[in-house]
Amino acid sequence: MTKKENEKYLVTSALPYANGDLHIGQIAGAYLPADVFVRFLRLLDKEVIYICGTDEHGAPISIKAEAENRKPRQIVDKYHKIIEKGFKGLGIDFDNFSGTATKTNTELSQKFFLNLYKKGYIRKKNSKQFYCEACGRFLSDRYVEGICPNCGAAGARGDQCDTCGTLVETLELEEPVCKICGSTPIVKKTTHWYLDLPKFENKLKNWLENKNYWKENVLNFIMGWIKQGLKERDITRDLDWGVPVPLEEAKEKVLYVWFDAPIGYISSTKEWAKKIGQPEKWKEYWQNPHTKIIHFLGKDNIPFHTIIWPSMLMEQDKTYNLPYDVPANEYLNIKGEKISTSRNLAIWVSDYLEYFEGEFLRYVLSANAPETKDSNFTWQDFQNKVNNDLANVYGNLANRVFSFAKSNFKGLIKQPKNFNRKSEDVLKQVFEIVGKIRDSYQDYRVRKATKFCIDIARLGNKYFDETEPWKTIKNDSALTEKTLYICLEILRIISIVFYPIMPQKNRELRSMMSLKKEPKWANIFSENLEIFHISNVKPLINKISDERIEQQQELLEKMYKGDEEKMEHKEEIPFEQFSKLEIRIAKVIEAEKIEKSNKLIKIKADIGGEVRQVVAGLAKYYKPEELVGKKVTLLVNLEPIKLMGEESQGMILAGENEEDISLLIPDKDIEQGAEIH
Ligand code: B3M
Ligand code: ZN
Repeated sequence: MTKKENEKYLVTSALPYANGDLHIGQIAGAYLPADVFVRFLRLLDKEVIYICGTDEHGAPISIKAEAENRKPRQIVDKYHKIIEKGFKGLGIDFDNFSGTATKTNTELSQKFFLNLYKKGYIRKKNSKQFYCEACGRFLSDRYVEGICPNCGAAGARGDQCDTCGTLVETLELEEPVCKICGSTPIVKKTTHWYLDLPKFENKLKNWLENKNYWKENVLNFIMGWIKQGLKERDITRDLDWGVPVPLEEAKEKVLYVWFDAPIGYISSTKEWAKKIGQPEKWKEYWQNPHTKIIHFLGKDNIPFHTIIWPSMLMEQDKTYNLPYDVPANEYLNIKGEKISTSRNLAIWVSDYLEYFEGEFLRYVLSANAPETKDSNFTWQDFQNKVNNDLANVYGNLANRVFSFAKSNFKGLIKQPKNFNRKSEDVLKQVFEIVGKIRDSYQDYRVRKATKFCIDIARLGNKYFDETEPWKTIKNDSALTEKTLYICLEILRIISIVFYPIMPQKNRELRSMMSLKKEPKWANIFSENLEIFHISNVKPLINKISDERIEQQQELLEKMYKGDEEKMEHKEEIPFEQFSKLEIRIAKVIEAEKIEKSNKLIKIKADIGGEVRQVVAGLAKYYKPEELVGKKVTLLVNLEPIKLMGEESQGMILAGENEEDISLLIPDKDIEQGAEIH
């Protein structure tokens, strides 16, 4: 096969809204599969860039800003950082991570709008919309919820139903309620601009015609959609946060967030090109037809990427590449239930990273990827997979081979002159699996690829058991060295094929084998090492104890029941109620870490004759012994709550930013018990 001229890949993951932390469902659906695919392409030496950023406009951000009583910009900045940190912790490695509220994206979105407008694909319509009289505003998208007219599920939003994935006509929502105040909205006239999707119907059908290589779940979805007949779609909103509509008569309105969001992929690519000092290079990805654009996302984003986005791209002043593939995934459930951020049934990435290594989650979500149907996450399964597959099979193979090589051959294993039948057999089996792994990655079947990688390690263990090097070493050192060489070959191959899923661990594995080169697929067959040098051996995988898993199960239960909010005393107190707070100077007399928690310290504090027990989330910022003797400020008239089984009778006041927490401490020495006004 000849390599196609300049074949390039642009891989994207759906832009997460900058309105909260990421949860593991998003990782499983849109980010990990893309990161694995990109790493796989790099193993094959393909030219690829991986582009993402936060989605920073629209109702999701405005609603959060209202809830946190901040400006949308502050919300965006705050969560952009949190999200980016989460990706880092999981080894999800973008070439550029931008955001949609940049100047570049605003301008490009306005340009996209005007091009479509001039060509007659956008038109103004008087329409009706839900209006909340109590709040005095139009309720677009996410500001209204109700029962989905398509599937009957509750909790469908004004633009989309997460349960069945259809784009909802807002006015068709049954039993609508205003999300801000809960009242029933009325229907009122307004004016909006609509993207004339019916005009694209034939072009879309033509374009989709040769997409038979797309995933079945995606194709089914689109076909269902097109069968229903495309409808015009409003692409402007009455909000004050977003890209201004570039028309004199629509000055007060902004673009619908789903209009400027996918354009963010282009803007982020432009930003990348600038950063690497080749500002025109983005065009090679968006305009050169040799580039394949692949959008990874969760199934709720399918219609936007396969209908609306291609339509927007088709009628610009320049030719843009349309998506080459849209490998969408189904949902990851938790304990058999749909992840729900509003009900707090979610596992948040930053929380996860406080307790476990990012790579473990990569493995478990890969082994359990929701590729063709919804899959399920439980902590029990997480522990099983880490302990059984990773520790007992993969880690174990490395450990036993390395320690045997160290203790019997000083860590130096030479290539044998010839292989015997048994070793040829095992290598043949390994190469067969390698082929299957490659096909699996190519078809976005990470789940299968993961299983095959462990299968190779299993073969390695079986070979080690059957060849019994601990026996042969007694009288046949050459034969034993042969055995070990084969085992090391197997580990070397694993370190390449397993690399996309667990880059960090496989790098460690390679470094213990002194493999200096970047892992490349072609090297699987050609490296032909004369000698393996084993050094700096450390256990690759540490098992996860039952206690640590029980702790997570407990935390999840608590969060789900809403205890988490109580735990952090997050309710906001209006200013006029401040005088009702009883805050006193308290002297810390005892402090100890709560063993089961990374965050919590149990404190006994004297508030002037009375001793209060308080559980505070300070463990990451203060050592218990540092606290003893300090005079702190304590909010004392809170209803006691239980945290990790310990009663907390108050709240210590502290200032906090993203990195640190500082206790509020009196400036002069003042008696404990003194009240603060
Ligand atoms: N922010 C929806 C989501 O986070 C949306 C994706 C945009 S991709 C251009 O599910
Ligand atoms: Zn309202």
